[in-house]
Amino acid sequence: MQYCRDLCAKRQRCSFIGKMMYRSRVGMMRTMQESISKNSPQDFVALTVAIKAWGRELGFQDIRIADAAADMSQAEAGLLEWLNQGHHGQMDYMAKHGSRRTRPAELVPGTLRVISVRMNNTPPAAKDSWEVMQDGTRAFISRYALGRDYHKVLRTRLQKLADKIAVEVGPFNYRVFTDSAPVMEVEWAQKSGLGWRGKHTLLLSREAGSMFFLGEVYTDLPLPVDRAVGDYCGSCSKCIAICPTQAIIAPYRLDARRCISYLTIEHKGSIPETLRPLIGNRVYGCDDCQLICPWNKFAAITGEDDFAVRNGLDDVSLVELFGWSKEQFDTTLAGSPIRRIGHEQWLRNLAVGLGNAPSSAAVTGALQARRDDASALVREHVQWALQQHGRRCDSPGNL
Ligand code: B12
Ligand code: SF4
Repeated sequence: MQYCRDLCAKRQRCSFIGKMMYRSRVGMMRTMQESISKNSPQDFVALTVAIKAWGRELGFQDIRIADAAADMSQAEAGLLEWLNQGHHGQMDYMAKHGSRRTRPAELVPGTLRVISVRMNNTPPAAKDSWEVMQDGTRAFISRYALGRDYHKVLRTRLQKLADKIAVEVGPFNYRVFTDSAPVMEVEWAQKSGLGWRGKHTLLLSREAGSMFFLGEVYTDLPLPVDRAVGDYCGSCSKCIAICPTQAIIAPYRLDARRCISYLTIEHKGSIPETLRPLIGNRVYGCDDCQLICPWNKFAAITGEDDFAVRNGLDDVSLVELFGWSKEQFDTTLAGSPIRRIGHEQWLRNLAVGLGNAPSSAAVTGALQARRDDASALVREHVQWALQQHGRRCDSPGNL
């Protein structure tokens, strides 16, 4: 309470000049007396219009606002159930932070609103995903990861948005997030009306499908809130049916331990053998449940140069990537999200891909060359991969 009073007093003092600039920019005609009466609902309506316009200028395709005190009891129950079932696997960070994940004011005291944004991530001129996945000699890398790491891109833009707001209203209490904080991003985006939750658990928008990143600004500004939109999935369940590992165990319920995105990015150590053949050539992330979704015919190509394909990663052979030294991995993938998994996990994933590739001298040669790799994890996956080729050569169909 004291905090809120201090904040209000501070705003009254600091933001008058900024407020005047803001008024002239949004073209509002007010008397001096009116402009001193701060924090009126009209002020916040105009500020919201301005925030949305700045957000678009900064490269976000949509910006919406939710009430931070909205009912999150269902989300809390869903999260707890998910954790109790162990569906988070090794992602211990999902179990930390308790109710701070669902209650913004417990994470950032004084938070009244959640501003959610989305930014398209489909890179221009990338090789068709299905074509890459159908060619077992190529490596499929999730389309969002072909360019620069999005965390930095989104956080920088969100900070710029917050800076713009501060110029107009004076210092205000806020924090920006994307992905890595205890924030239920899809849930907030859904509440704000950015879209609805698909059965694959991701946010879908009628204008953009699901191929975008989400980010948020938690703020103490009492901005007017937007309305949630309806659910447009209907009876479609293509995302559930196509999942190669059947990780979507029921609509809106994902067992991350089976999800290829989890297995190739978040999971440390050995990949369960039963799942390896189902992973195919997906070596970093997975897009199947999104690619099959009819709403993704509306997915727009990103305008961000940062997300453009780097180093030909959209269409590259497994053998070539498997030949990279640690130095090559570190240098070539500087700035890429892939670098975060490290060379050892990268080789582990590629070994699985090579185990699933059509048998050839190039494939078995590449695997043989890493048979004595310094990493026990890599050696174990190479061994498995070589066995797959041994098995395939022995099978009657190959005689
Ligand atoms: C952990 C995580 C993962 C995990 C788990 C995913 C998951 N669905 O939980 C893994 C590693 C598998 C993953 C994969 C991917 N992720 Co991810 N991930 C996250 C993260 C960090 C947290 C998500 C979360 O809170 N999960 C916890 C579970 C409980 O939440 P939930 O599945 O949404 O469950 C809700 C309901 O489904 C329901 N529920 C769940 N279980 C149950 C059980 C019962 C009984 C009931 C009643 C209800 C219920 O209640 C829950 C709460 O509302 C968010 C960023 C963030 N901070 O929010 C990004 C995020 C969701 N991921 C994102 C992306 C892009 C992906 C991938 C597409 C990446 C890729 N191409 O490989 C895949 C997609 C896989 C998929 N189908 O979800 C984007 C999604 C953007 C969008 N359009 O929605 C986010 C928002 C990151 C970002 N900032 O852009 N991710
Ligand atoms: S990302 Fe792939 S493995 Fe994970 S739920 Fe979607 S289709 Fe299944």
